[in-house]
Amino acid sequence: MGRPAIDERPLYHVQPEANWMNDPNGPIQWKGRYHLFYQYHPYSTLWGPIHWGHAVSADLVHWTHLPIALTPTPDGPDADGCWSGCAVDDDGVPTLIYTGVRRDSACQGRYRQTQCRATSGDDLRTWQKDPGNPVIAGPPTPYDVRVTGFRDPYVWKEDGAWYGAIGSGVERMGGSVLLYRSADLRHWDYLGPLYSRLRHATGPIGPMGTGSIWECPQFFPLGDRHVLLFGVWDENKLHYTAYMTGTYADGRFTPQVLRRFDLGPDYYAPSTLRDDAGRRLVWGWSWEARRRLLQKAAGWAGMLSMPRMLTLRPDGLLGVAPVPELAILRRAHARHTNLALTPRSPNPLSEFAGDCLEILARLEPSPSATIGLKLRQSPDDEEYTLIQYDGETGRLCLDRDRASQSPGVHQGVHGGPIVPGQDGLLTLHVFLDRTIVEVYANGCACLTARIYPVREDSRGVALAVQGGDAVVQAIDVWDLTPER
Ligand code: DQQ
Repeated sequence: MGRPAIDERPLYHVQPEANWMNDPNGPIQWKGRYHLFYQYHPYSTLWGPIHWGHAVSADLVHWTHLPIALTPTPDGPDADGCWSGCAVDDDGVPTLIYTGVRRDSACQGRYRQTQCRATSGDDLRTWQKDPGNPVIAGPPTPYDVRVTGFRDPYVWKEDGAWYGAIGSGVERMGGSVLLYRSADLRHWDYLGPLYSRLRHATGPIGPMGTGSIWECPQFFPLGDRHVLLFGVWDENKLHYTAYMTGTYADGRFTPQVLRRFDLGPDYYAPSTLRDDAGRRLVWGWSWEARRRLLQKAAGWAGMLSMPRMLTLRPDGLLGVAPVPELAILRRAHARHTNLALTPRSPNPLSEFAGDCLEILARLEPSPSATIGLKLRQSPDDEEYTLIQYDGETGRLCLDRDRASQSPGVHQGVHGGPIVPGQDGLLTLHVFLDRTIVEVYANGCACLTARIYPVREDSRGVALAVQGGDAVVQAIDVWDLTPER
């Protein structure tokens, strides 16, 4: 299988020059610039002994890659990998707290997971590991035999003390998050579970498997509540990102709302930052949805999602929107307003084509109408990706069954119900960057999926309704091409 004939590398999503990346790690704004680290395997297009890659940006849109920040230390507690973690400003000292892993005979050859610390004295370019590593040597003893994982520390300061939330899980119980406290980021006391719940819980969106371990927990105040955002992982190939909003007191989190964070199949391992402007930003990892051989042929695997801005809505849900900075990518533009769309209408977007696009649509659907937006459509309709909203069920889906004629890629219809727009309209904000699609709907739902059209002419865009009519109040399409 050779290198793909058409351009597949994203133009505005963060990705290193080559090889494997997974989770975003430790986003931090330092002296005004945004720094993002990420799980990186510099020698392969497959996951392996993980390093921390490093990228920096002044505007959240253009990123420059810097030298590798963390490398496993032979014989160290991170000898087999520097897994996920966070970055904090320790009174002027940039500090990383991350999970070091080491395969250990006492752990039956599995990865022993401990928490490590590293600091930088040159504005985050190079990092020195604490000679006292690991700073947390293992899970709390009462849980020793029953804990399914112990990783991905997320650290914050509260009333003059440092607190750390660590992703974990309790056997036969499900995912959980453990809470620690420290005065100096080196000596840590275990306080108890921040939150844990039974393996299968019934949440406001119906039964939702809560997995066997929660990875990459992010815990932060937003509005008048606290948010726990986390990756749900399970041996049965269950991987998705969820959040809860609720209250936090005396070291315990009491959730009131539980939701999937991204309705798509290809978004995981969130990492957040409160920036200097007070905004809560989040990145996720978008993994490949194709066979390893195709990954290898491409020479790279994985990318980060666009930065999303989170807010708390009065109903306790998260508001999610792409950051406004992305508007500087906009180039050629088309706009239509006040279109009455019937199932027989011609495609109003027929003059537009591209593989890097932004589309913003404000629609008034009738309850019986299904609105479909096709991307990367070939002229003969053999290849296309369909984003669809069903006015009757209120579900938003992405259908990639026809997205690619390649046999080695994932297919399926993915999505779920979304809450109606506060203005009664359906607002769809879509970003296409070659093989990644991110959809934002009604300001509070998002859906990320990877697609791999193989035809060079799969660049069309189409808007259509079925089963009823819709009024398109406005639809904007922009070509997005960053200056390199
Ligand atoms: N990826 C990291 C772990 C984390 C997982 C290892 C989530 O720290 O739990 O690369 O994707």
